[in-house]
Amino acid sequence: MKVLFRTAVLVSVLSSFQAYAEVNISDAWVRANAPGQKVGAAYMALKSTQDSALVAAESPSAGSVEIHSMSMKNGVMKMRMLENLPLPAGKVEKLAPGGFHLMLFDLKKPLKAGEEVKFKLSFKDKDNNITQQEVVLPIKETN
Ligand SMILES: [Cu+2]
Repeated sequence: MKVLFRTAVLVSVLSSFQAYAEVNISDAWVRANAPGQKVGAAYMALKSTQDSALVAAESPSAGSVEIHSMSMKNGVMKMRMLENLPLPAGKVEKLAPGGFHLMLFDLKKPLKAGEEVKFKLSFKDKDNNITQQEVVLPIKETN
């Protein structure tokens, strides 16, 4: 009886998740940084099955992670923190050097090429359902 009950619970959890937006993460990497640098950046391509948004990111390798945009203004590079990054259904949103990125602050250790960084990303769909994905990103000099 106990086993049957557990199976039933698992099935209901899985089926309730199927209604949520599914976000595909690809081309994900973290830029290697210079020794002593306390910040870093991560890049990736995100594609959601439904209208959704990246609302938060965290990593055990960093004190905090923010969603940033980057733009050039009068020859000066400007970064801005975003509350969220909208992911329209079916559209690939690219986080890439010179544009959107995840900014890592208060790094616990240097970002060395060949090593990896774990992230937990939180997505919110239009019904306010939050889903989380854990990803492991390779550290590279460039993509
Ligand atoms: Cu930034």
